[in-house]
Amino acid sequence: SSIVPQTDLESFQAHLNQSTRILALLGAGLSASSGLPTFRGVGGMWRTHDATALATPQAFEANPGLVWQFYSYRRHMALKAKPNPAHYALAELARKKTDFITLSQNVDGLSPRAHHPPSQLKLLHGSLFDVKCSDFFCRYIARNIYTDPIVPALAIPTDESDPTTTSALARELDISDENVDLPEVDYSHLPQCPQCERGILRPGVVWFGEALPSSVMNDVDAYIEKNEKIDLIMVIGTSAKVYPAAGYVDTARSKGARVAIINMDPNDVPAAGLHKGDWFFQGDAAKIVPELLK
Ligand code: BJW
Repeated sequence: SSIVPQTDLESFQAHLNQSTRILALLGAGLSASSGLPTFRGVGGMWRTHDATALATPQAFEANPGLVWQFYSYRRHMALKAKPNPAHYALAELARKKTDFITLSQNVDGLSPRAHHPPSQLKLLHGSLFDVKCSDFFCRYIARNIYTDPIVPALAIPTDESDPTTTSALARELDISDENVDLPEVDYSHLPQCPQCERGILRPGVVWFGEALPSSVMNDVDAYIEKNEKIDLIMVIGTSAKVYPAAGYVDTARSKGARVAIINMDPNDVPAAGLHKGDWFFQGDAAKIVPELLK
């Protein structure tokens, strides 16, 4: 049986069938049921730190070891997680509709791992699996680095005193919990830039106050300019509060797009609110998206 109201499902699918120029804006809620925490609300704390406060150049400047431990933990968790049915359903839609592009704010690598066609996947906020030099004058960047841990000093500490298990995985400590001791990481043990041999590397993600990758922005701009009309934008698992990403909802709307929101929280609608002809599907994206795209 259906988990979304039948009339909404039918009207959405009728519109989707007629649509060719489609956008999806993805947020952390898409990966929630894969076990990865979101930023705002429950799970948005890492130890005593607000996750969005660690995602800043200032935090990295002040304490690169701590920020790297946060990202090292997230890389590790993302590698352990699996894409869920929504990631696969979106990848499948991209193969059927070649004028569909996905604008993902997620850095977890789950859409690529669900084989989302790369040319139709725009990673607005970078990737946990890219690294770049933190030195302003060095342009070094490396992509698809899946080494975990990225350097030995960033390995997730394990509980060596636990006699109940011999598996290293099971002995891993949950360092997102503030009650678990976190060893300090010496600056000299952080990943070093192999190019300039001066700076340390940093995660290849977009922090607050930083520009989104220009190649990604250019692709998205080109798509928007090319299409006089956009048929549909699906806004999936995002609080839609971070710009410029959230602005694509209005951009699409200004080109005639109908808006379909898929979110657990009925209050998380984009700034402009719900318009006539929009859909709001409340619940877990991992369940709803596959049903909508069936
Ligand atoms: C479920 C669910 C389930 C749960 N199923 N749903 C205009 C106005 C005001 C401010 C600005 C503006 N323009 C720019 C700014 C400043 C700033 C900004 O937007 N601030 C706002 C917060 C006010 N923007 C920037 O700084 C951006 N840069 C920029 O503008 O640069 C300008 C510039 C130009 C030229 C030169 C220099 C500068 C950059 C923004 C970068 C954001 N980075 C982060 C971190 C990425 C790395 C990392 O992952 O650590 O991106 S912050 C964080 O927020 C992350 C996310 O991608 C992003 C969005 O969060 P998301 O995905 O929506 O997650 P949540 O937690 O907010 O929401 C989850 C949702 O899922 C909720 O709605 C739940 O209900 C739902 N949910 N479970 C379905 N199972």
